[in-house]
Amino acid sequence: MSEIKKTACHFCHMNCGMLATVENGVVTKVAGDPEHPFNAGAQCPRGASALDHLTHPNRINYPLKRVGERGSGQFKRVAWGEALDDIAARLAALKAEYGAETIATTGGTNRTDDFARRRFFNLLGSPNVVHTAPVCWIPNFLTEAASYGWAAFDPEIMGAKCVVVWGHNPGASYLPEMRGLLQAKANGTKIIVIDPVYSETAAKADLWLPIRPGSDNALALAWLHVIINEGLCDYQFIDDWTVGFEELSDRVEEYTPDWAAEKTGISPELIMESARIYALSKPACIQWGVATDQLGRGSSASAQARVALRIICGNLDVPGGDVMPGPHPTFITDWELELNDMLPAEQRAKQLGSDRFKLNSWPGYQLLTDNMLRVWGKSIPAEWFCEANPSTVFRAMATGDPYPVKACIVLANNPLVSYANSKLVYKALKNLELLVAMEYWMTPSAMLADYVLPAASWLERPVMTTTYGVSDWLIASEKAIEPMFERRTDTEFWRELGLRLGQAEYWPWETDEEVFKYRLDPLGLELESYEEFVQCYRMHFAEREYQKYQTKGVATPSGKIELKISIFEQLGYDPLPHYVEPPFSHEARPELAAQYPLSLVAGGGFMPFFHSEHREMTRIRLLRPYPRVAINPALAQQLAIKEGDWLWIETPTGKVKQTAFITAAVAPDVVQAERGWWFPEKEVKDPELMGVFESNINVCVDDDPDTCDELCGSFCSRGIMCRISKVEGND
Ligand SMILES: Nc1nc2c(c(=O)[nH]1)N[C@H]1C(S)=C(S)[C@@H](COP(=O)(O)OP(=O)(O)OC[C@H]3O[C@@H](n4cnc5c(=O)[nH]c(N)nc54)[C@H](O)[C@@H]3O)O[C@H]1N2
Ligand SMILES: Nc1nc2c(c(=O)[nH]1)N[C@H]1C(S)=C(S)[C@@H](COP(=O)(O)OP(=O)(O)OC[C@H]3O[C@@H](n4cnc5c(=O)[nH]c(N)nc54)[C@H](O)[C@@H]3O)O[C@H]1N2
Ligand code: SF4
Ligand SMILES: [Mo]
Repeated sequence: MSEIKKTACHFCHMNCGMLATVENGVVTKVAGDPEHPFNAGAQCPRGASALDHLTHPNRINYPLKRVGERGSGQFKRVAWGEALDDIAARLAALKAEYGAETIATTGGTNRTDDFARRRFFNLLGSPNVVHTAPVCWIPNFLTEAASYGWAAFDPEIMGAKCVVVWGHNPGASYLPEMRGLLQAKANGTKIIVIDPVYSETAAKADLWLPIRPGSDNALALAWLHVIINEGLCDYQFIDDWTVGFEELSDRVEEYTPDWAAEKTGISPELIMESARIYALSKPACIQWGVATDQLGRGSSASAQARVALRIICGNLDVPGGDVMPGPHPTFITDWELELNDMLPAEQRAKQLGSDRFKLNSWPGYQLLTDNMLRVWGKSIPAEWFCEANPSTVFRAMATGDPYPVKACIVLANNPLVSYANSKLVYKALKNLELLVAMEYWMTPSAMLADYVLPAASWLERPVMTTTYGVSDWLIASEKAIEPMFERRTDTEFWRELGLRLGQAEYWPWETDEEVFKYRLDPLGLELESYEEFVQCYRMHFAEREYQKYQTKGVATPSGKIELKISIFEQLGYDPLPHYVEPPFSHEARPELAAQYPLSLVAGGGFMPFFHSEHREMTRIRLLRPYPRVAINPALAQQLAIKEGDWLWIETPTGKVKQTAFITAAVAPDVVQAERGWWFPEKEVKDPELMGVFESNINVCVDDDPDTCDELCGSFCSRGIMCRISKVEGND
């Protein structure tokens, strides 16, 4: 018997629609769904390798328990029940001895049903939920939320006269979005790309601003200066809806184009010209990427300046501008499922890093939530938006300071590769009494675990996506087949663990489909089943409303759009945009400048990989067998480097090697290294851990809390002083 299942690819956040052909319980074909609005039938190389991923011989298929030394790679197969019973008993014992806060969890890119993680942790009583959130989306999102009550993360490119693509490269990171950008360009929309690299997206721009890595804050401040001094603002909107314009005007007076030219390497003329294009194109939108979240100390400050640009030019929540969706009014959102009220105040107060990085943790989250509830009736989820700080948590694991963190559940994350300061993360994970990893593969991080549990992937589970729980739409897909072998879904894992730890009354749903149906019921579609929704509707979009500040009000303490952000003031931060020197620039560390003359971009998405994933899949790996570091031809010539030579990349924090990719896409004093590298084919034991310290650029990235974003704790991976040299002999 053959049937077609409506699934969605979950290998990146685009969730392209896929049609899976299932014959006698076996998936025989996966093709792009021509009717799906996101991908219109297309598949990228990752999506096209879905079957390889499903059936790959390296996949974890059964629960594994460590039998040798931690990291020895020796595991034995055990039954799910035995694994869960033992994990639950050990968590209960640790909680009794040290308090629930001794149990942490780390997550990555949020492509799983993370309300379940937060629900479990709230009921357990631990606030120590960690994600890569501070370097992915959060400084921008939360700064916007503090200024106007939600984030305007839905730029309406199609109606815009100008799109500013800021530290973002959809040409490699969001392919369907890139298609939209190209369509807009064909319709006459002006595209400005701000990127130190001549990226796939920069190549299509009308104007490319080759900014010095890490200096975005200076450019945004100078744009504000030009726009305000030249009177290019939307004064009616400013008068009617905002507070703080005068203070803002005074503040940006000092940030002249000449000043910014020194910092950014972009000429004053080009700074002025680009600011005018943005301000005079109405409507316009700013599409930011995570490069701007990865500036370290000044990440939120740079977001503050961009937020002000969008406001004073009147682009907020207007057609063709930066649309602020707000929560979906009817379906049950992630926030509603998290049970944040169950986490007692004294446990919230113990959230690691929340005394210092207050915007992305309980102090800021509470303020934002109070305001959002007033206006929207719902808040943003705690998951991703209210987090323990990674650098603080890894230090607590490694040293016991300020209190011991003894257990960690790593789910959908590869911490040894994804967080800065990989050697510290290694020390932290090695020091744990209990480490559990729920994974597709035996990653370097999973190798250090006591239990490695087999996760079901998107062909084996239903998925409902709501963009980190903050979009006003959802897309749903069904599983093509039952999970193969003994793989289980992540939600099932949290539920089963919860049942063993006295949480039974809070986990009434036995399957993922049941939870999803419960979430959809308020839509009033009279559904018989979740599958019916997928077959008949598949997605749901709230009706689009613009300028919601007029009808709903603004979810800020003043009820106005705040150019001077009062929530920042309440938390003890500067409420106005201001300049913060990037922590590892030559200006910040002049004593090291001569030794490390270059500037490193430690990341940037690239095809065909997704972060640290897919290295074991031959079809994908053949497209990029080794890590590459981009260097300018002049630098290559100066150091006698040939294409493909192995090079050391060295920062004051560490050194790794990647192969030379000689290209004029980077300036002579800039190098761009790939992120996410480890080698599944290498030695499966400690301390080699499949080469995780050889080419993984996060060995070279520092996470010293003093260098992290003051509000959100983001580490700095852009504009790090570095040097390169040829690897000699067998080094
Ligand atoms: N230097 C530097 N560091 C960075 C970045 C950078 O640009 N430069 N980027 C940052 C960003 S934006 C992010 S989001 C993070 C990414 O950090 P991670 O999310 O850790 O990155 P991945 O490599 O995708 O790791 C996810 C792991 O979870 C597994 N997995 C994937 N999906 C699922 C699932 O649904 N369930 C389960 N149980 N497991 C799953 C995969 O096999 C993989 O091993 O890295 C950050 N780190
Ligand atoms: N192929 C692929 N796609 C992905 C991912 C992946 O790993 N691989 N990861 C997914 C995830 S979790 C995320 S968060 C997104 C991230 O995707 P994006 O938001 O596009 O962010 P990045 O890919 O980190 O970098 C975007 C651009 O920023 C530039 N850049 C680097 N440093 C600076 C700087 O200092 N200033 C400015 N202005 N620009 C700079 C880089 O050269 C790059 O072209 O991609 C998602 N999509
Ligand atoms: S862009 Fe590629 S990896 Fe991302 S969802 Fe679409 S097919 Fe999957
Ligand atoms: Mo990300």
